[in-house]
Amino acid sequence: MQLYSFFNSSTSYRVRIALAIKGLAYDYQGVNIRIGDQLTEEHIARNPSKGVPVLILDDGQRLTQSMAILDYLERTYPTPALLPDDPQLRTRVLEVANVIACDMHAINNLRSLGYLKNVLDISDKDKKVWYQHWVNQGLTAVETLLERHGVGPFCFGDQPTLADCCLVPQVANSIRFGCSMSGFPNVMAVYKHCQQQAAFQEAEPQRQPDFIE
Ligand SMILES: N[C@@H](CCC(=O)N[C@@H](CS)C(=O)NCC(=O)O)C(=O)O
Repeated sequence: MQLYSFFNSSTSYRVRIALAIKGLAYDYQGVNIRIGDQLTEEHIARNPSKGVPVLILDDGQRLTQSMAILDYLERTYPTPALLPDDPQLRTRVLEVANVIACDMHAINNLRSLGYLKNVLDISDKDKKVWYQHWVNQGLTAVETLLERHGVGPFCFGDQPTLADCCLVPQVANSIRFGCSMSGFPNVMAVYKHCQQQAAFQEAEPQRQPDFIE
């Protein structure tokens, strides 16, 4: 398999964590989304949504959309499982994953922030206010879900799930953008626990071949 990824893309990071947890080998292909490599014809042929990640299977099939890729990995390589069998617990895991993947990521993505700045002429200061507002809203929901249903030390017990795969990259990016994490003790406890695990470490931005300071 080949993974088209950018080192600090949170959607790529989700997939890297799942690949590492499942022990799957892949060739890493860096796509520098800071300089527009995702907008080349070659990359759009891989992913019409003009972004990363893209997982290329050994038969050449191109899989896009991180949550769809995670679903493929879960179906194809079910052990270790990242989604519990129990329907209620499975929904709890997906609730947290979806707050991050649906409610938070899209509005704070590079292209959304770029549109605010370059088309709507929003200042860097206001762009940061926007970013931090949506992080605060989203992580407040995640914190509440963990408070109500979380078990620890991962989001939902002693094994990582898709919730952890989504939480860690989101927290890493939020810290990078200077968001205060003080109101999210459950989120931060899970984050710190995950950071100590080998699979999560393997997927960290600074360990990727395309990492740049
Ligand atoms: N919903 C998509 C989002 C993919 C996405 O937007 N990825 C970001 C990086 S985290 C990207 O490539 N952004 C490029 C851009 O905004 O131009 C997914 O989950 O895969």
